[in-house]
Formats: sequence, C-alpha cells, structure tokens
Amino acid sequence: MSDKKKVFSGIQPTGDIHIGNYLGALRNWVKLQDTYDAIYCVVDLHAITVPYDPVALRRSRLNTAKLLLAVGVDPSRSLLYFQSQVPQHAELSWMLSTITSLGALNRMTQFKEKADKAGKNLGLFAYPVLMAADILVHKAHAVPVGDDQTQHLELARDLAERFNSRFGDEFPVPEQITPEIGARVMSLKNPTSKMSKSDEDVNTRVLLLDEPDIIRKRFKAAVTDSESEVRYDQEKKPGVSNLLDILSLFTTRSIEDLVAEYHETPYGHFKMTVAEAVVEGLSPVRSAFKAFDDEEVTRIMVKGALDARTRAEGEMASVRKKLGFDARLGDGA
Ligand code: AQP
Repeated sequence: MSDKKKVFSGIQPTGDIHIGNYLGALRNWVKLQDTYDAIYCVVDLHAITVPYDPVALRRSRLNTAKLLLAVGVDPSRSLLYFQSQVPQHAELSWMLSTITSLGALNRMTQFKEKADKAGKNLGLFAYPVLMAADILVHKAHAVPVGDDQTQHLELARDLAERFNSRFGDEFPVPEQITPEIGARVMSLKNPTSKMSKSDEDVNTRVLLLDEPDIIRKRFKAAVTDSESEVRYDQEKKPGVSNLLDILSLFTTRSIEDLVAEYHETPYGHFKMTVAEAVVEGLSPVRSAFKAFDDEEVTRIMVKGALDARTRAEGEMASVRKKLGFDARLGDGA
C-alpha cells in the first residue's frame, strides 16, 4: 500500500453524467490520480434512495463506470468500484448513524429538495451518513466534489471528529477539494439553479455523451439576459457568467481574456463559440466511451471491488474494536 494521502469520491449512477459533474468533480478526480492514492466509487446504494427501475439501474451503473474510464480514471492508478459490492460501506454507515443527530440531518438542504420530488424515505434522509461512511471507510484525507456537496462533507467531518473524540483517534478529518471555477455549473435554462441530472427538462444540461448537434442545440437555447454585453457578473448576469465559466474551463483561457475578446460579440454568436469549445472538448470522451466494451468494464469493476473489500476490511478492524466488537468469528464471544 502507498504512503500517499488518500482521496475518495463517488458519483451516482442516476441518469447520464453532465458537464457540471465533469467540471465540478471528475476533472479533479483525474488530476488527483498523480498525487494521491485515489479511490473512486459508483455509489449505486445512494441511487436507490429515489424511485428507480432495477433494469435501468443495471445499465446506468455500467455506463457510469464506462464514462469514468472514458474521462480518464485509470484503474492502474486508481481504485474504481461499485459501492454495493463493498459491504463495509453499509456497515460503517450504521455505526455512524448511532452518533448522528437527527437535527443535523434535518438541516440538509438536498434532502428537502429531493424529498419534495421523490418522496421521503429513511434511506434518503440518512444519505449523508452513508456518504460519510463512503469517505471514512477508506480513512480518506480529501474529497474532490462540487460545492453542492459542502453541507454533506461538513457532516462527514463532524462525524469523524465525534467518533475520534468519543472512541479514540481513528479517522482523518477529510478536506474538501473544489475547483476555483466550475464548482457549481448552472442550469442552461435557469442559471440561478445548478445543472442537475434529475432536472426533468433535458434542455437544462449538456451530457458528456451528447452528439455535437444536441450540444449546439442546448447552447443555442441557453438563457442569457436582456442586455447585449458579454461580461462576468454572477448576480446580474448569471446566464452569461455561466457560459463564460464553461468556455474558460473547456479552453483553459482566463475569464478576463475571454471577456476582452468577446465583450461586444452578439449573444447568439457567443453561445455558438461556447458550444463548439464543448463539442471539441468532449470529442475524446465520446470516442473513448465507444471503445470500451461491457465485459472489459465489468472485469475492471469486479477487480476493483475485490481490492476495495480487502482495503476496507483492513480499515474496519480497528473501528470495530473501538466500538467493542473485537471478537473474531469462532471465538464464541
Ligand atoms: N452543477 C454542478 N456543478 C458542479 N459540480 C456538480 N456536481 C453535481 N452537479 C454539479 C458534482 O458532481 C459529483 C457527482 O454528483 P452526484 O452524482 O453524486 O450527484 P449530485 O451531486 O446530486 O449531482 P446531480 O448531477 O445534480 O444529480 P441529481 O440530479 O441526482 O441530484 C459531485 O461531486 C457533485 O458535487
């Protein structure tokens, strides 16, 4: 095992991955593989907290894994697996739930938003505890996520500290890694809300596997404002600012530089410039996705799950002991 610090993150296999997921989280996943012991997970147990179809889930979890490989998650440098295949996540989640206050869960804004659409169930309410377990089961030091996950990560940090002070030092308190630009990519139709997989309106987002003409169509219909100047002002011009963020991330040019070039460009033309940058930026992802076959991806994920189980089991021994479960099977204790 390496001496590097550990980084953990997960993505739900609910629906298709959009450029918000990519710019806010996945690009960092890929970058961090070089400097951290990287552990990445398709969090399929989280996906069943909202109504779903098991047949569709089977397909979308495999496609999500394939997309992670296509964006550059490299199984020779990172551990990649399905959460449901590593039972230690659920075990630690139960343990952590016993030190989680209902008040903390009641304050979670994502639960309120999702419960309004999907209905309330205990799994959805306890989702942030399972997310904390996902991170802590690997004793991760850092978590690359978009800023919509800040509140959940704070709970994970609280639970690590609470466990350590009650039962003795066990978990590092994980830090959040969020990109400076792209931490919250906004909806193309309602630029004051984040781009989201579960938004009913498909025009709000661009998926990593969208065909070039669909990408152009989405940007053409993107909401801007009634002015005619391309400038960065998140409060007064959220639509244009969001487009500038996206263009900056796909071209690696600074916002300042882009504003200097495009400030007098008509919105229609500017939107097409953004669309073309995204089409070009996503083209290698689309090709890589097509090149993977299902069996190969399944093999990678099975190997990942076996390794992840071994590692999680190694970490759980001292957690169990601290909680008073230190008998070995067969001891009769
Ligand atoms: N709009 C976004 N901008 C930047 N980052 C984002 N993320 C999500 N939306 C944006 C980040 O993507 C990672 C994976 O997200 P997830 O699958 O765990 O679910 P989520 O955060 O709930 O994202 P979605 O796409 O909006 O899904 P639904 O609609 O199901 O809620 C996370 O790191 C997240 O921060």
